[in-house]
Amino acid sequence: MVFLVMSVLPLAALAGGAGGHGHDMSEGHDMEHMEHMGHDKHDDEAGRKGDPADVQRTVDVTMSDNMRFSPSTMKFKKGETVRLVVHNSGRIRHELVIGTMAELKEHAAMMRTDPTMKHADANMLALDPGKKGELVWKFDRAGTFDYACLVPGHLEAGMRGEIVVK
Ligand SMILES: [Cu+2]
Repeated sequence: MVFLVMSVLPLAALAGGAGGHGHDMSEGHDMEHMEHMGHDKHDDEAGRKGDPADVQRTVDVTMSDNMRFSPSTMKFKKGETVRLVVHNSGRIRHELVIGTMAELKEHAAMMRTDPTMKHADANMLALDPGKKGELVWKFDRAGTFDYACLVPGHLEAGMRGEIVVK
């Protein structure tokens, strides 16, 4: 009985999927999808500003003049609130900005256009040489995200890392 149910369900799903390729139906689906994506653009896809009272994990991150973050990969659980204690061990200014690579590249392009632009947001931390700072972030969506230094030229030189949220 169980086997029967298990084997029938995927077939039903397949049949539904094939039906969905009809012209009208797939168009409707695409429209819905695009509206959804458009709406999401206004949120931070990688999560949101975290409440320091909810911090479940603290991670030390070092930024150095060799254009690298240490660590360069982080793994979190979906819903986890994390405190990143960031230290700029270099002699020049660095930043840690969390986002999707598309968001980060867009932001980096803006920074190149106007290098004097002062930017500050919950998803980023800019530190002068030798300084330490903290960023509290809630990873409320599963996915693979990125962090990068958006001081002009740094991301391009490889100053980036990857965050996996499961
Ligand atoms: Cu940098």
